[in-house]
Amino acid sequence: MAKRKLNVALIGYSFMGKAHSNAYRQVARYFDLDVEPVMKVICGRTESKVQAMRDKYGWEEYATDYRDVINRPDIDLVDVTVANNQHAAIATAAAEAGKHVLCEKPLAMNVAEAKGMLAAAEKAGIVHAICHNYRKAPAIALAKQLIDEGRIGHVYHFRGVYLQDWILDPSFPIVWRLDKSVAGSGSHGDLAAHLIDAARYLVGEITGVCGMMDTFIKQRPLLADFDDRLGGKASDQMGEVTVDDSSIFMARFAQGGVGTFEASRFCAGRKNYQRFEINGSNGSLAFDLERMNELEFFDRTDPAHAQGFRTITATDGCHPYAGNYWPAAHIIGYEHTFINLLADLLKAIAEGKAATPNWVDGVKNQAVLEAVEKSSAARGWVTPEA
Ligand code: SOE
Repeated sequence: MAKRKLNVALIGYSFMGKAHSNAYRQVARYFDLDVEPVMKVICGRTESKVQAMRDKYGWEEYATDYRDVINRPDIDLVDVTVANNQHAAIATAAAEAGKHVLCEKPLAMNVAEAKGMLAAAEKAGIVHAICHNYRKAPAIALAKQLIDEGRIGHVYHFRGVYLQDWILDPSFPIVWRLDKSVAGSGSHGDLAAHLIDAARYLVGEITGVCGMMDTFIKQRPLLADFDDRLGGKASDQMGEVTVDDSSIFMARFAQGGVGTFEASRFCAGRKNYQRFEINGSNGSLAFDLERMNELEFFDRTDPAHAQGFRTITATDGCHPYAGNYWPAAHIIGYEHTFINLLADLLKAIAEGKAATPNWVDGVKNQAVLEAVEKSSAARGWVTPEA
């Protein structure tokens, strides 16, 4: 039987545009889905670039104005991968036009904006999703399964770090991720947002935070030309860095238990080091994104003489998502997290169900981000207001 086609419009063509394009191209090759995504139109403001990306990524058409795209009757799903300050306007307009919407993280610039997006999506009755792709790494989804099965018991600690080093060089220019008016925050919204999502997914809601944010290099060259690998060419003029370089906070969870979070792009040698450990009454789990196929598991109920951390290679058919790919231990990579997320989203759309994670998660995540910023300014504990 012919599958129902789902026409997709992608807004944005840089780093995330590339990751999402690859996922649309690949998803039906690995997952058996009831709907088939059609890469209809890619949209970006610079015609020469978006045209080149249409050809490179394999979209049917290109456009330079998102308004033309989201109002097209043939478009079913709008995917927003542009910079953070444009999420709310584009995603809200797409929802109001009755399109299902996938939006990159963080959902918005602040809680008020995020709530407005969610209200529009709920009013329109569309399927909304946020791209917290790491939830879809088999090892992290397996951690969730083990926690739900009670294998580590009651959780006492979540300890997460997300460390990178790509802005250590003071001559690195002010790309949009270093501009508060475009990004909303620095390492905080860029990296801590992922840790917050992991903590909410695996442990539960965060009820209080106490944070400390700092900017180490306050002036940098302005940007002359952006590339699609986070960086760009520096100009000879200097400008102010308006975002945090480091964000650290403590947290309390609704279910009891405490968390510590650290995000920075100033950690020499750490390239994409998202690592977290969860300690419970019966055991511990640990994940390291740079070894993303593996999950460390310590089980206190093992006989004492056989206890020790074991490494589960989460690539077997019995592990989440893994059965859609290769035989056991034939590992997958970063791009597969986007494919897995898309498979789940397409399934939700086909079944008319809510996607996970969605904009409710986006609002709650944003509330934690905002509470940490307030806490850092006030130097005290703050309750996230979602
Ligand atoms: C850059 O810091 C970046 O690409 C983030 O923007 C992503 O959200 C993260 O997944 C990897 O690092």
